[in-house]
Amino acid sequence: MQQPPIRKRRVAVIGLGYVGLPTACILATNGIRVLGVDHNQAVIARLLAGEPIPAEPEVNALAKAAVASGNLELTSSVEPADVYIIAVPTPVGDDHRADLGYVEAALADIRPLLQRGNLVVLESTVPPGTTRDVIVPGIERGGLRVGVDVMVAHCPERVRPGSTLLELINNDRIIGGVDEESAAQAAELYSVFVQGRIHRTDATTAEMVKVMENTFRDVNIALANDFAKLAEVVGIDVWEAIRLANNHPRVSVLWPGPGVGGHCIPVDPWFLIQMGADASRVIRVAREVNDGMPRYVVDKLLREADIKGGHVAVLGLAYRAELADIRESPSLAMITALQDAGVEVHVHDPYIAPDGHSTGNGALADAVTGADAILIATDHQAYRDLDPKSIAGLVKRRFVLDTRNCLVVDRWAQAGFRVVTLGRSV
Ligand code: SAJ
Repeated sequence: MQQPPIRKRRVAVIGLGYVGLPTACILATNGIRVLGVDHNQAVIARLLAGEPIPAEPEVNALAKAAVASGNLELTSSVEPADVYIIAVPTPVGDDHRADLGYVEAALADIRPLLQRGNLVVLESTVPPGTTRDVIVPGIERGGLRVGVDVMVAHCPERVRPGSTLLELINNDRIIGGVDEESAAQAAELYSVFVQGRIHRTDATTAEMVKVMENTFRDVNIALANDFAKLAEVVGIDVWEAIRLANNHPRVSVLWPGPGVGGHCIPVDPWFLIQMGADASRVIRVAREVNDGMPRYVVDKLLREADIKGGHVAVLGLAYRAELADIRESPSLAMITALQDAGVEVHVHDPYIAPDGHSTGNGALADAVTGADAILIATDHQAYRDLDPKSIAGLVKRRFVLDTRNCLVVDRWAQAGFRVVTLGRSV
């Protein structure tokens, strides 16, 4: 079906979260007429007023520019458009299955508005087969035929929190159409702002690629975590061993740590596990290994520091360095495990305001004062740079467990600390 060029079409982006908002804004600042839709009225009101919302500074600046351009309309309920991009969350439920409730709600909202010639793009990460088994029948229930009347594609986002805009523009993009025409139209849409390569495939392959990427990271990190535990048994330094192994031209082991956080990597593998227990055995075990790391670290701390009760300072609440993001952070699980063991926990994170989380209680000096042990949970630069002499007089006992291998051991030893590092035998 012949369509007007993408620049003449109105694009509705449903869900103005960490992917939907930058996508809506970057289309608008590139001259596309965009309707940004989010059920959260407070988000809409702040964006319209040019006020920042909890997003990366570059995204807030782009949102301001998009509103000022006059190309971005913002609303809390979807209106007719030519293209609909669904960018809503797909969390995993307590049963470890994907919760497609937000996707289904978005589909229900657009179904009565759909017209012949429209394009529907699913950006949310989903279990492979969702476009085929949920989106297509969901649209056809409204009477239009997919591939004949309406085009459908899955175009998964691949951005890394902290560098969203940069990656939105520069990363390669997978475009999975339910047919060639759908893929072609979606590719035209994304070529408005994507400077990386655009790879066309079918929708189910695109869904699989996205979850494979994050599952690859999860499994590789689980392997590194097993290596760390084995290194402690064998009596070597896993960090040196991994560095040496990675000299091999075909080996690239990731790094161990206190667990895997963020809203993607600990979540997406479940989308594969739910598809068949026997087909996803390695993936499932990797999830268990990574989910077991906070407990492993806490047990190690209690054992090595010989703590029963007492006070532990947890440095780092964010799941990754230089990020104010605590979603699925292993720090949260470690804090709970410490508290369950009767330990009083004081938390510090340079990126998270004291009132941003109930356990974030103030300045670093406050957190470490009187501590029986320090637990380095996140490798923020502030902790790499921390002068151990400046806190040596504040702690009760000079013990530090480094889960990220980010401290210079000699420096801390000179300040009188006993340094224990995950994956390094002591
Ligand atoms: N981690 C390790 N060891 C490593 C690497 C990471 O323990 O060697 C841990 C981190 O500490 C963190 C977690 O894994 O807790 C996840 O961190 P990450 O940097 O691998 O990934 P995210 O969740 O911050 O962002 C990812 C992106 N992946 C990468 O940049 C490698 C992005 O490409 C995905 O598209 C995005 O999630 C998403 O939306 O799925």
